Amino acid sequence: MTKTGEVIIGAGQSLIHESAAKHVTGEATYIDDQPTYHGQLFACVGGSTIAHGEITTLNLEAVRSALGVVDVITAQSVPGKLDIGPVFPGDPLFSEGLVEYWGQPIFAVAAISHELAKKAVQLAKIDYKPLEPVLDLNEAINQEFYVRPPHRMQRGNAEQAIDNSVHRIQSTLLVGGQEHFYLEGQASTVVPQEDGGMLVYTSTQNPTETQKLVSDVLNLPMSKVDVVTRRMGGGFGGKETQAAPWSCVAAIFANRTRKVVACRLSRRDDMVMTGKRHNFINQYDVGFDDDGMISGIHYTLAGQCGYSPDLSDAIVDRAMFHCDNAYYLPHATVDGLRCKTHTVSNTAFRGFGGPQGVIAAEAVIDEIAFKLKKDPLEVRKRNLYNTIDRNITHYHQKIDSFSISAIVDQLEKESDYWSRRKGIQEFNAQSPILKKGLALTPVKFGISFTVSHLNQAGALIHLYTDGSIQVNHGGTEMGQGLMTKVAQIVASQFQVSTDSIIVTATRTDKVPNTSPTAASSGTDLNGMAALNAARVLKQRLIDFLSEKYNTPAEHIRFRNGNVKVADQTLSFAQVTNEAWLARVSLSSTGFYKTPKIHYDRETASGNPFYYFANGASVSEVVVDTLTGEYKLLRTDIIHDVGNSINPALDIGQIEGGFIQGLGWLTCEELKWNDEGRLLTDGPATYKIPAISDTPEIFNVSLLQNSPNSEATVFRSKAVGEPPLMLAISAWCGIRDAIASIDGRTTFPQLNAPATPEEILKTIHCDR
Ligand code: MTE
Ligand code: QUE
Ligand code: MOS
Repeated sequence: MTKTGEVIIGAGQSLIHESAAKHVTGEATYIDDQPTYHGQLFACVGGSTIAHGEITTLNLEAVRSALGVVDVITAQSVPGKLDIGPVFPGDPLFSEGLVEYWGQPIFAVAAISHELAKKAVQLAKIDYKPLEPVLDLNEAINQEFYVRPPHRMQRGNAEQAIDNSVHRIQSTLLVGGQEHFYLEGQASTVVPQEDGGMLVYTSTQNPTETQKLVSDVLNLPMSKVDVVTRRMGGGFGGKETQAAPWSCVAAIFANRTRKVVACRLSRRDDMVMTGKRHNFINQYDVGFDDDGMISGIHYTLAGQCGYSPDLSDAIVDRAMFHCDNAYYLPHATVDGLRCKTHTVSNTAFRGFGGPQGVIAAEAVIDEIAFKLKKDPLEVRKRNLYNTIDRNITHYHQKIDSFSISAIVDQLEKESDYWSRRKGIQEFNAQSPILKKGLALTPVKFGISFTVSHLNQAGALIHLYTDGSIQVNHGGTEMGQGLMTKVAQIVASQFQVSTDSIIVTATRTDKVPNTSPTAASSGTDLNGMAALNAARVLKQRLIDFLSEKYNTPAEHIRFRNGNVKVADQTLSFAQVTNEAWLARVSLSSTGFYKTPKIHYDRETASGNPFYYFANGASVSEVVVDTLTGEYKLLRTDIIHDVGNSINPALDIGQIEGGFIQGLGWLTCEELKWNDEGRLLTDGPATYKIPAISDTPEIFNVSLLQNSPNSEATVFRSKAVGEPPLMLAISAWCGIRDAIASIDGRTTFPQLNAPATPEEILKTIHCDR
């Protein structure tokens, strides 16, 4: 409310997610919920049954003659480009003879039903000449087997600083990968159009790239391919590049048969044939003083990329950008390795390599504190960045604004850190089997695509003569609430209710050449593009009203769904109708590009990030040292979202991100057999967190009065990915509990994920 009692509509309100009711009633349509067309076909993809080798015979006779089969395709059936690598080549849609991972697509079948297509795929007879596979990350590191060349970031002289330090630690941390486990799997339906065109409905975070790749494989201009995405049932990075192949498969069949073709992966195929979060081996060599202050550090961060580059160059870069987390590294050398293995190509996953870097930083701090017999919180606070003299990152970006110190101080107080620490020590002293642990960890996450050209967005707004508003933009909805936030942003411009605004499905024919909805920047980019379009239209309305009613522009006010022009009040519908009668254009595009960012990868220096999103969490755990089981007793989080556009959605993102991070670091474990076949290929063998894994006490709050120091939309901050890393406090808490077993004499070499098995291994090694 303003001083005059008028309601201000828009940003800052906890509006319900635009589809919330439809999500829970089942009315929200996902790709596979669309009505089927007459004569529609269903595709299923057949994959390799070895990890590495040459195909010697490919006999698809029985597949072709199977019941219900209409068409079968292989690499030879692709009319245009076979390679659909998103950034670098290396991803053939189908194997041309060389097979590089277990499950790699070799052929596809289109049949009259999904079940018959699946059955037919089983009938393929394929012989291989096997080649030696590299399946293990360590082996790839030792053989220097890479998908892309190594890259280094450097500031100062780390080797010298480490040599001159009082203390030194050299250690290795293994960090596991993660399956996306979106509830809706990969799915595309392609509808052939006139003149050879294709209309692609697909669950993708990246409609423009799907458009580009479908046009490439079919040899069509991009202008003849339209891609439509209303929503995803979760994406989490797994639908950034790896949604496209299934659209390409369906499009090739649609092109050959001129029928509508759907390609929806079964859960098992989805888990086997699509990439995951990169697992990492992080080595560090760190020098520090008696207070635990880091003087120099050398990291080698090795990510397992799988058989092809996909987005791995940028992902390992992001790990390298985040191995400082919130800590100043006076002298640092960071080497990043993009290791090749004969496994599925790993891809974007919430945090995009950042989490694998952040956890390395927290492992370093824990180990320093252990060695000096200090509380890790003390060492953490000592090493934090400040904005005065400890304010330059190892990629030479200056940190101008840093809310972490305030967040950590507030959290330390509000969570009663020190009295709970004392209580835990007392508990552990009298509890031989159950041991408690506590940890407070910060998160600093750089916001922007580190590849500069992706930091742009477009929007398109139509005002109709009844006052209703249609908005379209380049971002996609995957559950995060982007459409709701954009509607709020547009509503705030015109001061109309969000009920009169509809944000329509993302379409490449409405807003072209879009970036993937990724890097948490969906609202920053598309919200600003929509705001810019709305500003243009609002100015047109003001100019028109000013002239028509002979009123200075300053006397025109948009309020409560009305427009006050001097002492008259017109409804918004009246205004748009009058403007139309006067032949004022009521449609506008809007565009936005992030200012200030520039990064030179050659010299590994610049400002890759527009700003940082910050937060911190404290977790208390209890570990059963006989079974390795654990429980999260309490987690407190304070997270900085700047001026929140929608606090309810932001808190939802923080809670969801934390739990997804908790899954990554505790219960989710990927296992392959010695032949490179994924064993954890379904929910029976791959355990994602359940509601019962939520901490018993879970206090989540937003940092108050902290507008973004940069001019983002409403001074908000991105929220999608950063909270995932808040779960690192739970992992550190488990380590803390294990350390207390022998009164902190053996450092727990705990890796991630800290499954009960891993915890027991850690407890029993060297004791
Ligand atoms: N939240 C939900 N519910 N579902 C998702 O798939 N993806 C995450 C995050 N939050 C995701 C989510 C990832 S990986 C990113 S990059 C951001 O949302 C993308 O959306 P935004 O940029 O609009 O925040
Ligand atoms: C964070 C991200 C992405 C990123 C960089 C980030 C991302 C992404 C790309 C990318 C890089 C090069 C390309 C391209 C995409 O970079 O999601 O098409 O040519 O796709 O810091 O999330
Ligand atoms: Mo998110 S991993 O940037 O899609």
